[in-house]
Amino acid sequence: MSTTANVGAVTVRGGISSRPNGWDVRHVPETGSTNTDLLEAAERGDAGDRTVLRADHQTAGRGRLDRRWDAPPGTNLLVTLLSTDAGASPSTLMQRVGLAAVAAVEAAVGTSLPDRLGLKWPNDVLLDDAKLAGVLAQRSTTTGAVVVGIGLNVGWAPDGFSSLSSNLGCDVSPAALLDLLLERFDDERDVGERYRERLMTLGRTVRVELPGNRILDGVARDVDPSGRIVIESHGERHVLDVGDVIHLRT
Ligand code: BT5
Repeated sequence: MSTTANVGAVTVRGGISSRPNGWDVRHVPETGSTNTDLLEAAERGDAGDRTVLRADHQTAGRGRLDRRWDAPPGTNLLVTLLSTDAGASPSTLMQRVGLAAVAAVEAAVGTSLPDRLGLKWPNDVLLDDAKLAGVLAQRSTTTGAVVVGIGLNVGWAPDGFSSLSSNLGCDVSPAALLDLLLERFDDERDVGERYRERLMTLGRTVRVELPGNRILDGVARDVDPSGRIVIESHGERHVLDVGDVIHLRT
């Protein structure tokens, strides 16, 4: 069925397919940012719980702290999931998306890759020690709805980063990878436990770049139930909810 979907600033003519597990997946060829569009659509009442927006290209893809997320048209998975569940925490949703991405990649490749593929706190997906995917959550100040966007390098990565095609020789399409990711998002096993299992940061010597140009060097000891990381540095424990982590070689 062909439908007209009004998504953010763009109106597209295209298919809206409902999937068995209740996702309403929408697709646009190009937009500024799928996070911005889906947040706005939710605020207008044009998108409900478990709406998903995927774009082939973003002209203003967003990273955290107003950084940019880049990908040439048609190369990578660029997608945002909407949750209007009042009880859902952004931190848990981000963990679920990161874990679902890891599981989707393993399904696409056909093997588990525990030593090569995992998560870096808070929510980067790493492949061969370089970023494969980044996750960005935003909450609507008016409705409380949460969007979680993920950019995953399928066929292209900037210099120094990983992609499925170059690191694994995997030629899955972004749309097929999204299907795998959505199938795995609803894994009901304990999220915190699964997150810690795949968190490559735990036990590592790290440098954390904190707001205000502060730096903390130490060992990542734990992640608390709120998703905050516990760093031990010079005998003191620091519990952090924001920061950029660099895994240092030991
Ligand atoms: C993130 O930010 O990692 C979150 C990225 C979220 C992107 C998705 S795409 C769909 C949805 N819609 C959006 O508008 N955003 C989300 P951060 O940790 O701040 O990382 C950003 C940094 O990663 C940039 O400053 C670059 O250094 C680097 N970067 C940019 N593009 C990249 C890519 N394709 N692969 C790896 N690193 C990249």
